[in-house]
Amino acid sequence: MAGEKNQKIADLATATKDVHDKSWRITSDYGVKQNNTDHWLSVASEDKTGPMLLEDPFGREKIHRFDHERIPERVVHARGAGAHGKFTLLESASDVTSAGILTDTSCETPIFVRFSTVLGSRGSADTVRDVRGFAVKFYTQEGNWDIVGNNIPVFFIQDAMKFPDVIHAGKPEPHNEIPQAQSAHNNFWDFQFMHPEATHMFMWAMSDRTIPRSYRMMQGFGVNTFTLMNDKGERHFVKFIWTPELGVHSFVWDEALKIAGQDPDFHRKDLWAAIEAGSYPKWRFGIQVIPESKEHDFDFDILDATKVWPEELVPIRYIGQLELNRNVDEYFTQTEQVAFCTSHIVPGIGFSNDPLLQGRNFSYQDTQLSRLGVNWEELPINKPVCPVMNFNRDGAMRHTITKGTVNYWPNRFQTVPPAIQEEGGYVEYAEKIVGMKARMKSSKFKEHKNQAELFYNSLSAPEKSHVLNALGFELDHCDDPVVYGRMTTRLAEIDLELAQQVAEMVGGEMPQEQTRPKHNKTAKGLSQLDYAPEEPTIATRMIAIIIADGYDAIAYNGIKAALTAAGALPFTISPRRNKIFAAGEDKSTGTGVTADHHLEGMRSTLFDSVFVPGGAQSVETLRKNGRAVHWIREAFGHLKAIGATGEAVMFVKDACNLPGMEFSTSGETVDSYGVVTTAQVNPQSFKEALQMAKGAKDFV
Ligand code: HDD
Repeated sequence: MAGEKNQKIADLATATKDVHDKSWRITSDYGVKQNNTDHWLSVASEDKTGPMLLEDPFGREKIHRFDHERIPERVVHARGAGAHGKFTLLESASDVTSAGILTDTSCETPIFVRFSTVLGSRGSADTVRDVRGFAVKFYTQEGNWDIVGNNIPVFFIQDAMKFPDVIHAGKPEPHNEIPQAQSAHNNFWDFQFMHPEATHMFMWAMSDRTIPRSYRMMQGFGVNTFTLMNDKGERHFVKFIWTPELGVHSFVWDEALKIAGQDPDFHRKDLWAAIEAGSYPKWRFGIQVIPESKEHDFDFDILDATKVWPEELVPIRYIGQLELNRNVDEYFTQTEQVAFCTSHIVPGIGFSNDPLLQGRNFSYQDTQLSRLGVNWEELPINKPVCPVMNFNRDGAMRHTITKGTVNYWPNRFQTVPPAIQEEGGYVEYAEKIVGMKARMKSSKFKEHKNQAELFYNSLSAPEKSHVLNALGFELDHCDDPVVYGRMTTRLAEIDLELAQQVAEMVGGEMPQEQTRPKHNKTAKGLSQLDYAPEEPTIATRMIAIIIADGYDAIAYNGIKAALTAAGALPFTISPRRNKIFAAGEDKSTGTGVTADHHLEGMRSTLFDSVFVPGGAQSVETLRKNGRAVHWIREAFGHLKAIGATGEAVMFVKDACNLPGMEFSTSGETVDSYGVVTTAQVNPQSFKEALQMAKGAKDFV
């Protein structure tokens, strides 16, 4: 791939074969061209089918290879979607680190990102309520650096030794393997109660963060505390943050539930389609930095992964940008075989004594050994773009052929010595550690509720009500009264009103008092509303324009053009996926429009917004179509912006059927519910409503 700027893509090209190259002929794995791959060699004649011969090397090879196609799915984060892209540093952080990738603003670093859900199997649905993984591999000139993060800044547990417990409790229950990809079951909530340290995280898990509208519209967090070292030998603690340019947006729960059935690949497709369309998703890269001397200045331990560093105390410094701009050529060899390790760091970046991170550093390398084998870092997607040389040898599936007579260091030839620091050798920060050997942590690790309350206090009213409904849903799915009954007592430590509402909904103890004094503080950056883009945008939003024969072509073409100009993706939906003709258009000579989908093929849930142009005959047809009415009603119920012109105004009004809603068939009305109706098409108001409705989610 001559001229390819992305060094990793160029590197991958050397391992890539194109199936569409017409010169290929089918061969066996050992290179012999095959003449017939449809019929197993057998003893047969025209009038008699005889036994198949074990002798057939091609038949056996084909079946053997098929039998072994699968590798173990990831024990967590099994379902995911990945893409290539680049990282650009916009501002040098040389005051705090010597890492080339965080100091050299002239270089663009190739990256691969894999998003995932945590609990479900590889084939589970995308839109389930779950934490999302956000793992980034930077192919830097100094080696691979992985930030293996989530879309929530905190974690359920403080110590890695508890990881098997939290995952066992969340995964399907052991006796019947139910439920798939759900936290709504007894064991998950039993674990949450038994571990007060999980309180902060489960509040996040019950918020809109766990039902993102798109991978492209969620934040990413390294979660753990890492360290940065600069040229002066100074060390800082650091947290890594990704913030999407499109803002942070979520589904409403009913949408997420329905899409899990209607389109289980919704997020995977959404990412794929945006990249194919050239609407490259972008994130700002931020760091929060605390000098080593200030480690103990906070009322929480900064090494505790169940805590955020509130922005008021530790501001985020945005220094870079991540862009995803290329889909994979093959899912298995890239998205499935990519393997991340928190232990992959480069000079200038280090670990902290965060007890969750330290355990993770052991776990990831270990899991790759069983998932991919000892030579997993030779796989094309995992291979660094910088030179790799050492005396690690052999093992299953070794690819590199290393010439020479020695395979150890030091050797009599003085060959392949370690690199000194000036040559880029990684030198650990010399940290003085004094302590007792004991299974314990600092006393600040024992406080678990303050930030759970801080998070809840910081949410907007609609977000709070979503937390209530999520808890109501989840605990309703627990059938053990012990499990759902006592959760309300935990919630009473956070917010009495919430606890009482949950108790009312799901049963269990009705708390009478706030059992932990509230601090009533709030912090910025915890509510999703804090991330509305400075310039509101509807780029990449999917808008369904519903028409039938006799539609108003001016309104249809007008809104379509306006939406396209704003970077949105209009789709035409009609009763049939065949040509639809406008009012006055002659069917024998007119061109008509070909609908992208028919009303039964899709659902309103799969679009961000719905628009119905006028046209007496079209609207009359839609009125009589129960599915069309359902589209409007459902979109309204999911708080989506709905637009209508001309005759469609009354159709929308009747479909939504809400008292007090203002409608206009003459002048323009933008109803407070986000419904825009007008006699003449005015795309601007509709665009504004669209931005509001899904961006702010003001209504419950
Ligand atoms: Fe983990 C995968 C994120 C704690 C052990 N983890 C995995 C992935 C992500 C995270 C995004 C998928 C990577 C990919 O796409 O291939 N994990 C986290 C975060 C954590 C966390 C943000 C808390 C801060 N994880 C954690 C602990 C342990 C693990 C405490 C074990 C002690 N995680 C694993 C694993 C996985 C994994 C078993 C499964 C597949 C893999 O590593 O490559 O080793």
